[in-house]
Amino acid sequence: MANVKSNHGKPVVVKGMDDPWNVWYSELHDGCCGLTLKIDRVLESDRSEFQRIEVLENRFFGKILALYGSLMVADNDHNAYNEMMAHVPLFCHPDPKQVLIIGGGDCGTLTEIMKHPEVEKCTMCELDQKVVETARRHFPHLTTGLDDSRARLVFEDGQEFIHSGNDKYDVIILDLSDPIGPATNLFQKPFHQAVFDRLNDSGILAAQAESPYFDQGAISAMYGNLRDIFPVAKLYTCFMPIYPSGYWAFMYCSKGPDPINDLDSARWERLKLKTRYYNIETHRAAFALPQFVKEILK
Ligand code: SPD
Repeated sequence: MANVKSNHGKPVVVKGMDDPWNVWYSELHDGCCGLTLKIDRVLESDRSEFQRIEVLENRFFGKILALYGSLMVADNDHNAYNEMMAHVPLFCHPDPKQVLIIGGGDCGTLTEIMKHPEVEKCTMCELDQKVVETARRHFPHLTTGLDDSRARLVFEDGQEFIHSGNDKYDVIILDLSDPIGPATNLFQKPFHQAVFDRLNDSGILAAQAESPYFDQGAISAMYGNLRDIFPVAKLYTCFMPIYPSGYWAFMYCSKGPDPINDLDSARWERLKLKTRYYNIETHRAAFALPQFVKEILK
């Protein structure tokens, strides 16, 4: 039986294993190392207009969604990323009513945002409808937010959406795939400036910012751009085992609210949200950066 590997959309078939179901999936990082998983079942292997979409099953992680050969979410590894994307900006905003997600096709971030009763409307603008449909079929616990009457779904290019509309938001979340292919422009300064313009006065942006080990150039460039645009620009991190290096970065940017001084811990105590990673201590700790990460920001 073949041993199937993949590297950012380029599958490599390695022959010759005795076990009749000895199928392994490797996501290579920087072409020299990676994460390898034994695949118990391939539940979907499809292609949309934009990318390859796979749903794989591994004994430890459960079902895993991979796009263009890159692991996105797993049954047992999604909380840290989704909760830190959603709750960090929402608990720092004084009154988060209007929220916009660009990307976020697996709907995990949307589902976290819908836990906040203050939110009146959350619009999610995702390019690839097929990703949302796949997530609906395989990850019901991630997609419950879709059933909330406050959720609105738009299938459109995020850049066009941001540049074409006028509505303003309290919080904008860039829950993007990696800065390759269709998502590249969404990591650039003109897009970040347009996002700034779509935020209300106390508006907050949270954006996924790649791995502090493997993507230092990307983080440094993104931080530099955002610091030029926003009065407050900070990096925060979380532990995310299925992502390259298992350590992941986010940008927190705002027109005013500070991620530590304006954190509304009383609201967190009152709401008693059910989370697996986020709490007031992980929120604060996420902004304490190791020395090598501080160096990236110099
Ligand atoms: N290499 C994986 C990076 C994925 C970052 N975004 C994931 C989006 C999931 N909603």
